[in-house]
Amino acid sequence: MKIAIVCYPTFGGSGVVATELGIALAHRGHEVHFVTYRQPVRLELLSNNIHFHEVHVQEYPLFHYQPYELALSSKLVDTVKMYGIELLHVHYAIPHAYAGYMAKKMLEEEGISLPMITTLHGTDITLVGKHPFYKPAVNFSINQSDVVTSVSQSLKDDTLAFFDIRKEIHVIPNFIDKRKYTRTSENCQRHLMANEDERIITHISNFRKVKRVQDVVEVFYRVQQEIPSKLILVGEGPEREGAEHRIEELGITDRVLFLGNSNEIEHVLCFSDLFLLPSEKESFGLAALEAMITKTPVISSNTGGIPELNQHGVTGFLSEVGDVDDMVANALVILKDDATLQRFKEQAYARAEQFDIHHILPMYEAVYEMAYHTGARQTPSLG
Ligand code: GMT
Repeated sequence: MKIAIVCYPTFGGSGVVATELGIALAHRGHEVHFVTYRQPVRLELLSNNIHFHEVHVQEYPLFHYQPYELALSSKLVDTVKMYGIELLHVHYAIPHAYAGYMAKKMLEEEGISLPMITTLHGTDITLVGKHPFYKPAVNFSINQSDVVTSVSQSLKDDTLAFFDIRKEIHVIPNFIDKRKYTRTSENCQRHLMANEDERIITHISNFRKVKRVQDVVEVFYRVQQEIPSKLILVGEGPEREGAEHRIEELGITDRVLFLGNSNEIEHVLCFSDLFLLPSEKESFGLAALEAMITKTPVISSNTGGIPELNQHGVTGFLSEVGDVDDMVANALVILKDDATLQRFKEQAYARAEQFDIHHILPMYEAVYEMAYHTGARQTPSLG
């Protein structure tokens, strides 16, 4: 199939999922065209069946806001016509589903049918999308999609609660490609980060308020009082500065390493002993899944789609949002001795394997078929 994928090209989870999906589809023989404003960060290699089309927005003094949706829908129309695209998959509803719908309508005028799949990722529903400024347009474009998918049952429930949706929403969880995680504890150069007797605790996010980075710092501060540890923080965002101040205030700057945005996620996770994800809201928690496939157990909040991934007492622990005391106690349980840590590591890995791409890709292919040949309305099931 010739598939156009629209996504955010940045470090966010939705862009990562879209990019990894596109790469996997190309390996399966599909022709994939990414249409976005910059080459997606994880899209390193273009090939004869992976193409990238850049959306340009012309600066014009009259425009206070540059009309990205207009440029995107025009680019989609051109790309579909030029390459004979058969299907459009947009990731993150705002504004991609809206621009996709416009492209679909323009093409319809020319007798070209373009089935559209919209994948809901999280904040497009739970934070931004339900804001009254956007809600009618988001509601409309979800309903106009031929097939709608969400990355967790929790996000599906939220979408049905916040919007007036007349479409079936198919849950297709996020995934990892375990073949890409090849490092082992022997070859990941752990000694560069910590001493033998220290545990390594990691947090990866876009440092937005919803991630509760302050809880990461508080949990770490109290854990390292009991067990010698280092904290590695990966990512950039508005909450980073506050976290830096707090770390200085607590006098633990020598125990914390900020790595900024990184394409070396696998390397960082390879030497990690524990992953912290205390988010306020999280539709799935792809970063936790990436941690788990590198045998890193997860201490997380019990919110959104996280409990669909992180199993309490098995792959890590779940605590109520903001319950730092409970997170510290749970972290200490996992880190207290090597045998317990090893058990959690193996259990985290076993759970993550259930989300390997070879289980999930067929689910996307099934909904593509569904959109292409409208009719069947069954949700494909995992495994
Ligand atoms: O919040 C982020 O980490 C970025 C955001 C995005 O849209 O890129 O992530 C959302 O989509 C990811 C991929 O489906 C999910 O794994 C994240 O849980 C979700 N973030 C939130 O719901 C806050």
